[in-house]
Amino acid sequence: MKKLIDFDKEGFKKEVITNVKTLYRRPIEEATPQQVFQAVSYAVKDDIIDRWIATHKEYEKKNVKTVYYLSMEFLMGRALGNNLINLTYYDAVKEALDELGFDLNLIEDQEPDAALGNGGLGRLAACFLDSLATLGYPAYGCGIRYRYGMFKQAIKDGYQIELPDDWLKDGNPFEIKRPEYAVEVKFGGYVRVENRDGRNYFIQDGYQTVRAVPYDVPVVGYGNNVVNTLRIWDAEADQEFCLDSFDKGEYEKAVEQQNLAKTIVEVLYPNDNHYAGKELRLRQQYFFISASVQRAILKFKEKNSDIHNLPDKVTFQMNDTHPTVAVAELMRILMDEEGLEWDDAWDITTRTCAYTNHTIMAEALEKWPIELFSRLLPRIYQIVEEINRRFVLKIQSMYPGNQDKVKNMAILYDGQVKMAHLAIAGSYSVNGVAALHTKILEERELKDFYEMRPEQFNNKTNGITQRRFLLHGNPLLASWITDKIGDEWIVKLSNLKKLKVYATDEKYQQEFMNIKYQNKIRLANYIKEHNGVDVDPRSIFDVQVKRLHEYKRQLLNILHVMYQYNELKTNPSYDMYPTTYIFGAKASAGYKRAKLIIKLINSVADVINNDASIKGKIKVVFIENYRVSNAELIFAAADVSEQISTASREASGTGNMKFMLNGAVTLGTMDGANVEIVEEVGEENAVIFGLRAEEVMKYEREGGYNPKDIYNNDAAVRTVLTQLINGMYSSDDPDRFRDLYDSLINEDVYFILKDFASYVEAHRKIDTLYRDEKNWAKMVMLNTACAGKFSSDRTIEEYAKEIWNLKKVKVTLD
Ligand code: OAK
Repeated sequence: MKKLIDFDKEGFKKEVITNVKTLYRRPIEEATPQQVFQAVSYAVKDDIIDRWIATHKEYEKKNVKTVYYLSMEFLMGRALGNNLINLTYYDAVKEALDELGFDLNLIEDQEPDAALGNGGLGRLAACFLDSLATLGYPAYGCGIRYRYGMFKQAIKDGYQIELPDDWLKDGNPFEIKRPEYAVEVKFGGYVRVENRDGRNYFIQDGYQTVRAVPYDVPVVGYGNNVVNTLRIWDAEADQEFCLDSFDKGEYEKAVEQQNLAKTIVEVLYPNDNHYAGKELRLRQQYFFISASVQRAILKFKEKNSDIHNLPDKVTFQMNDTHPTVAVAELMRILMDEEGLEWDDAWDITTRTCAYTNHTIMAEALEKWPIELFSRLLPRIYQIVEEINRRFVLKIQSMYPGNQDKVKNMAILYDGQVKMAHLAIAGSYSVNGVAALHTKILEERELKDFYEMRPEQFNNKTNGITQRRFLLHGNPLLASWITDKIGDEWIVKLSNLKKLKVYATDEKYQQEFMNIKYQNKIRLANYIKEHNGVDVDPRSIFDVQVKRLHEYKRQLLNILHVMYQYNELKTNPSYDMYPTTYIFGAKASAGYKRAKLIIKLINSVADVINNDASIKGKIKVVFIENYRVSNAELIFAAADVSEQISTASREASGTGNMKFMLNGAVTLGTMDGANVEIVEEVGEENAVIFGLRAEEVMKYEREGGYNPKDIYNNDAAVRTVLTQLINGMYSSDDPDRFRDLYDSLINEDVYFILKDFASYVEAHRKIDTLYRDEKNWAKMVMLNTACAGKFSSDRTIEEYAKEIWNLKKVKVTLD
């Protein structure tokens, strides 16, 4: 890796030693690995700080336009390794620590993942921050400093157990508390009108207040001295007010406010693609949005005198509908605090806000009961009412007499506030996250909105950062690539196409496959250590890691494993290449069926892994506590990438891209970004199966299909389904999996049985392809070579040019 930033090794070592001494009153020889991690991190932070200051000086000097990426989730993972990578002296620090007698890998393992997110949406936000800094675009990530992040998953008797993620217990060496930027956020109370100089002012009274205190986390760009900021908000009780209330004897109110502050940021809701409608969640949303928008306006006003220029200097990008109260909060500030009239404020707001949709799953749509919304946010609700009134008038003038349009598009309807409608009405841009997804939004999900304002809609296919998911996660492959084509791919992933010429050369094929083999050994060791299961690195590593959700169809995967096992046991001529099926998935704590699927996977693993008669042909492994840090090991080691969602349901997927980049073959449906992966790599270098999105949607329009037909006509399917209820995998409780059986037989909403035969066929194809070593090597190498499009750098360039209108900034150090 090229060293773009100077590194003073001896100075660094001294600093680490000093840090251990001053932080822990210990000589370095006696320091624990956690203490060394802290000491190293503080030394690295020292280097980051100068660049952080220089970056913001430059931004201020140029009075640049800034994007505020508003997101309830930032799934950052670990910071130390990534910061070292982007400072371009990872290897040098590794050496320095070696000399001090420590292994950087082990030191990195001391750091808890910053798991302030659930899955795809949160990890995308983290990749975007990395790309924004690397490309030199002025940006803030704005979110919540959850006291507890995504729960830790343990598996007990095959069941998922959730444990609290106390990620801050040893302190977070990279964050900086910024009490000087604290702001007040108001909840509840009522609104009164005061007329001053002939103008009505709306004043919220009798409210509860929370102090929002920001913590800043540096986001280091790759080798360019740029350091952007992830600003996460903590909540504190307003001390002054509380003391005052105690004095006045308003003891209860003071205690209430203390509790409110504490609970607001307590925990991340662990729902992926699912809306739970909890009051506390709406509080969280308004809390971080009000704080972020207030701060952004204050910052804008430091350099700009006319608030009308806000859209030239600021974009609020809303990561799904969760931050949508930003539309109304900005209106509130512009009218109630800046004194603008409605039309002026609306014009500014709708040129400042933009919205990204991340799902079409109906159960993910946020619809707040008006009763709750108006009670918690009385002034905001008034504003939403007025936005809705005007929006409905607009609909009626465009479609006179068409009540259906009003019903489908209104923001307030049926006693609910529809956040997606508010987001669209208040934004100048609405984007989907893969070509197919955007098409479905335009043609079906948001059809009415698209017809009303087609120019508002656009696609931005997701991406991932190669710095974390190749350079850091797969050092062997990274250095092999650099050896072949130089290291510019680190900031220009399209360069990978230069690898194509190596894909047909036997010598390079061997090198590439040897690296894959090393990575498989690394994962096998991890599995041995964490699961106690021996897996053979020469077997096919067939991997499905992602959140557990019915639409992602982990159930289809495990049913196929059961089928294969049956074949092995009953069909003497059945021949299969030894395969290790690797799963990793967290289920939302309240999602019963998802948790039952985890139990099923573990039960199948128990039976199959302990059946000596199949001679280890199949192994099933469920990796506990799947998260960003172990994901890096997993992607690097995969041969086959399972991307098997029901077509039309997965908006994009980003795991699919990480596997591809690391040289795995996609076994998938034509869904989300899989479609574009196949477009890039060629159909012959992926294995595609199942219904197409069009077909799924046609069935759905026509009321579904009849899974019993398949049950009746396909003996293999019948056998597998029967094994769900005959105790084969649940001898202590044969009815344990009946819910899964019933769901498949009666409705099969996700077309699992419908796609089953085609999936079996796809696996046969993988088996055949894998045996042809040369062709397989060529396929996986082409997957890596064609992954260039899926860098989040490409995605961010598109956002910056087509939505945000940002300019790049160069930062130099004095
Ligand atoms: C989570 C909560 C609510 C709504 C959507 C999500 C979410 O994570 N969606 C996922 O976003 C990813 C990033 O765009 C996509 O790649 C996934 O397909 C999508 O499920």
